[in-house]
Amino acid sequence: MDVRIGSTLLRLMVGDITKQDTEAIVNAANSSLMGGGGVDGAIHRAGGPRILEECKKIVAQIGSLPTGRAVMTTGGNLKARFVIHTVGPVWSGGGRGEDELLRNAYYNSLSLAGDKGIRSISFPSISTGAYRFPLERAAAIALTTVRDFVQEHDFFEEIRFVLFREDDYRVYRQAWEKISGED
Ligand code: AR6
Repeated sequence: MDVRIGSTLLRLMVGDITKQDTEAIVNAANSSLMGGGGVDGAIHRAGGPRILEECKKIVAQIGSLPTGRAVMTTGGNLKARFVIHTVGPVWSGGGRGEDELLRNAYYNSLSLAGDKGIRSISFPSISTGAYRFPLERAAAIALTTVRDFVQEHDFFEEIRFVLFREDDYRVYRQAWEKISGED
């Protein structure tokens, strides 16, 4: 599904984020930045060892990455030139600031990409796998954050949500319809 928000194309699709040709892709990492399972594992496998080398340098400089923050490395062997690593919150019932932390993960990824002059970026569904954030709630936060960001900054040509499963895509699509219907 493609929609236009000002000069930015917002695309929701089913696919594998490691195959995307946007300038940057976003990794749903953990604070250690040392790789893991899920989309994190897939990105490190497809991108090769240079990504981990750069992650190690970042950790040596700033320590572990706090939840909601974002840093950038090369894309290594990926089509994307850059990987933006962010850390979404672990869901623990909703009373520990999870919504705001998830919003921060999207917002800070977009903001960092913008600072680096990146014009196209792909996101996975951050926190909705191993971190168990409820999907519908996460989709609404992800899409509202992106929509609000794009309404304030017009430098992105394209922002993609690359959903790994058809069911996740359907939930994101419905969330978008609900959000855009409220305008
Ligand atoms: N392309 C797009 N989406 C994918 C791909 C892929 N290749 N592979 C999985 N997904 P998760 P989290 C989807 O668990 O919940 C890691 O071990 C997946 O179906 O990857 O933020 C990290 O190191 C799900 O919808 O990330 C952390 O420790 C979404 O990506 C922890 O998991 C996110 O699931 C982070 O957990």
